[in-house]
Formats: sequence, structure tokens, C-alpha cells
Amino acid sequence: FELEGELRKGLESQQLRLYLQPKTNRDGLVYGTESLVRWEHPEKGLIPPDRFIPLAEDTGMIIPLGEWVLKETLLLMKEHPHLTFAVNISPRQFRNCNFVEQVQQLLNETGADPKRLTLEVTEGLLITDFNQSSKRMLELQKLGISFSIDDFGTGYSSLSYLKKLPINELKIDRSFVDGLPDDSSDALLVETMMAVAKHLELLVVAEGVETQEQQAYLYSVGCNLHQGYFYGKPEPAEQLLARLKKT
Ligand code: G
Ligand code: G
Ligand code: MN
Ligand code: NA
Repeated sequence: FELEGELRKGLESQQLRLYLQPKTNRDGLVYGTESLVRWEHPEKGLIPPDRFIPLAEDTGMIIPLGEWVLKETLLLMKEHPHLTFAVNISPRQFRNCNFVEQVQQLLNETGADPKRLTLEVTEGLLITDFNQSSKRMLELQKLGISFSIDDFGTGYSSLSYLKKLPINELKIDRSFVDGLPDDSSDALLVETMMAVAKHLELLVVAEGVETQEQQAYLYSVGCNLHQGYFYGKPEPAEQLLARLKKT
């Protein structure tokens, strides 16, 4: 099975599916979502993104694929004016020379409100090519878009970039949430991240929250924005949004 060709065909023949995972605030309310793509292969069934995103990144397919995810997300925004929407942007997609224009054009086309859009990027992106990345982030910030650092804490990078870039939010990687509340080094790391975020006035989202004990610990250290199976798994966009509209 020749993945690259199949993925190209899959994108063209509308086999990609937009899934959303809820983000919950201290009141237990869903205030936003993260877009997570899946590939519904006609024979192989639902393929998770870690099986095709790296390939898409290597082959450049991430450019049309990422554009699809962004556009599908922006199209949902008008109907759901009380929610924020986060989209993962891979390094190659972000570095593509047309990225800013592409985002601008999709915003114009869909009429989506950029103030409710967050782009999730990884630390690695910011370290390599710092000057280019920061210039581009500032251009997108001017449009009203926010930035979140995904998988925060896994990149082994210096923290100095946090104050030099237009970043609004950190997402604590789920590997640090896993061991809470008992693992004392995870607890210390999470508390340290909270202190850094407070100092720099950044929002913090904890990823991979699966238990009530993790929830309680995170609340106790002031981390009030949560994402994880405890609140909801990624599910088809229409399904989650329909449920949120009813409540
Ligand atoms: O959805 P899941 O929890 O299985 O996601 C696995 C990985 O795939 C995560 O690292 C996530 O960031 C990535 N991923 C999911 N959807 C997208 C997408 O639309 N674009 C990019 N670049 N990565 C995505
Ligand atoms: O890398 P990124 O943070 O974008 O990807 C999120 C990934 O984490 C997706 O693969 C998503 O399905 C997964 N995920 C979300 N919540 C949980 C959780 O509570 N537990 C576990 N094990 N995985 C989760
Ligand atoms: Mn993410
Ligand atoms: Na992550």
C-alpha cells in the first residue's frame, strides 16, 4: 500500500475527517476545541494522524492537508460564536512562504473571527529559524490570531524564546500530566511551568487529563484549563458541536 499516493487520493476524494476535542474551563464548561484530523480509508478504516502526518510532512502533502484542516475549522466558527478553535500547524506548513497569505485568504473567504483562532505550534519550530518564525508569528498576530506552544516541556529548549515571541498559551504535554498527583517530579515540573506562565502572563492548558485526581491537583496549582479523555475524546466535529449547541 503506497501511502503517499493513497493519501493524495484520499485528500482529493474527501476521505479526511475533522475531529474535535473539547477544552474545558474551571466552571466545567467547554470554551473551545482542538481540531484533530483522521483519515477514513475505504479499506483500512479510520487511520490516526500519527500514521500519516509525519509522511505528509516529509512529502509536502501537509500543505494541502493543513489547508483543508484550517478551512474546515474556519467554516465552523461562524455558527459557534462562543467557542475558540485551535488548529495544529506543522513546521513545514508554518514555514511555507505562502502561509500568511493562505491564512489571510481563508479568513476572508470564510468570514471567521481571527480572535477566536489559536494556532498550535511546537517548540522545535521556534528554535530553528527563530528570526523567520518570529517575523511570521508577528504578522499573524496582527491579524488577531493567537499562538499556543504544543507539547510544552518536551523540546529541551531555552525558555528565553517565550518572552521574545508573541505567544499566548502553553499546553503542558500529557507526559507530565500522566504521573499526577503522585509522581513528585511531574508535580514539580508542572508547578514550575505554572510559575513561568504566571510570570510571563500566559494561559496554560493541561493536556491528557484522564482522572479526577489529576483534575483536582491541576486546580490546586492554578491550572484551570483542561483537555483530555476525562472531559471528552476527539470526536467528529458535527457530533460534538451539535451536543454543545443543545446545552
Ligand atoms: O488526534 P491524535 O490525538 O491521535 O493526534 C496525534 C498527533 O497528530 C498529535 O501530535 C497531533 O498534534 C497531530 N495532528 C492531529 N491533527 C493534526 C493536523 O490537522 N495537523 C497537524 N499538523 N498535526 C495534527
Ligand atoms: O500533539 P497534540 O497535543 O496535538 O495531540 C493531542 C493527542 O493527544 C491526540 O492524539 C489526542 O487524541 C491525544 N489525547 C488527547 N487527550 C488524551 C488523553 O486524555 N489521554 C491520552 N492518552 N491521549 C489523549
Ligand atoms: Mn495539539
Ligand atoms: Na500535545
